[in-house]
Amino acid sequence: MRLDYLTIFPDYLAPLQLSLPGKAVASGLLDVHVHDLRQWTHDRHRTVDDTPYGGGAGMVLKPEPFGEAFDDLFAGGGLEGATVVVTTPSGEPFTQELARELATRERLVFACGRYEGIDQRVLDHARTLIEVREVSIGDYVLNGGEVAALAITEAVVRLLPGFMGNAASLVEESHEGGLLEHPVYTKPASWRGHDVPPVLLSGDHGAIAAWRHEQAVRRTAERRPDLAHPSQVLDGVEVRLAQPADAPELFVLQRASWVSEQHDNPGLRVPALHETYDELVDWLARDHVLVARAGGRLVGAVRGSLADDGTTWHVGRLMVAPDLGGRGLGRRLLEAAEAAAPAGVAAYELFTGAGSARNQRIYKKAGYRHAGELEPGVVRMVKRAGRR
Ligand code: JFH
Repeated sequence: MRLDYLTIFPDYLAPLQLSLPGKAVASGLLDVHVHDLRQWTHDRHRTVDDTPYGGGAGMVLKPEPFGEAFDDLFAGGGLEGATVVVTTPSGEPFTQELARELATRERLVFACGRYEGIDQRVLDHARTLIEVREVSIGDYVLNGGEVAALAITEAVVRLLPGFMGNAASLVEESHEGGLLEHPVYTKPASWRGHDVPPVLLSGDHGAIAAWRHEQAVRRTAERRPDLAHPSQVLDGVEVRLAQPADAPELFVLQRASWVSEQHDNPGLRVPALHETYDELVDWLARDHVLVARAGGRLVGAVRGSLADDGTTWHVGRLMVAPDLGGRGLGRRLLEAAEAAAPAGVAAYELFTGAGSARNQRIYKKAGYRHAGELEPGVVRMVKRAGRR
């Protein structure tokens, strides 16, 4: 890959000759050219800037030096596989995805601005000849485009085939999608009173993977709420009595939660999926309904009601947000629903689809036993009360 840099501060790009890209240069993988923009000026003062049309503070890089620079750089042709990268605070966000895209190009030409930026016509003109990307490395303001160009260069170059035998980039693809990295530790196991989390010394690979995943989710929810909702971290779950104002969210959660039940029981009429909003509001007022919230979001619910015999506590509508399944939330809600049974209750009962193997396993673990079918395809499960 050939890399060109147009800058009025070529010294700023000196790291390119030494650091990681430096090694790639030495190996012939990269062909790096840093150009002083002033070589394309013709006046005594080698002027590169002028005052902005329309007024305002600061100076703007004038178009002519860039224009002549492009003329020279592209004189030999080869515009096809080339991209001009203009670093600017108003560019599209630089991401790993864009890094991967740029890594496929044969040539990148970085136009580094200073002052208030580059005359827009430089980019408009370049676009008539070649691909131009205006790119921002983040929502903060640097003094010029050089540091941004270095950051982009480093992210792109490490993806090139043959760079430091880059197995690292392949490993990266298999990482937890959309989550930040878990923390990492090395020896010694105890350092200045801080211990490596014991699970990492356990040799239990399943437990280690689970711990790392949990840490990644926790970090992401805390630091990047745009990537993971705070509800993904379940240690702040509140279970409390439902309020009338919970009804709209509960209705949506119910529709989302029973889709898998329908899938596991094809042909069965799943009542929770056919219930109207008004019916839900009715039982919300009448029955003992508990809702679970995490990070402000409704993530689960359960409904308890006394059966006609007066001694059986019916547990129904046990639901957990589909993205939070398998994390013990259903078990917690089930226990809370049982605990809410009035005195004198002799047994708990619940109904579930005959095809819902996972649910039945959970209920069995919680002490429920099969007690026949309510109707074809719907099993009844019961548990003796008063063992708590
Ligand atoms: C650059 C600079 C523009 C104008 C409100 C916010 C910005 C200072 C060239 C990239 C990222 C840069 C970056 C890239 C190139 C240049 C300084 C430009 C303004 C108005 C002020 C000149 C900055 N991601 N951050 N910074 N500057 N203001």
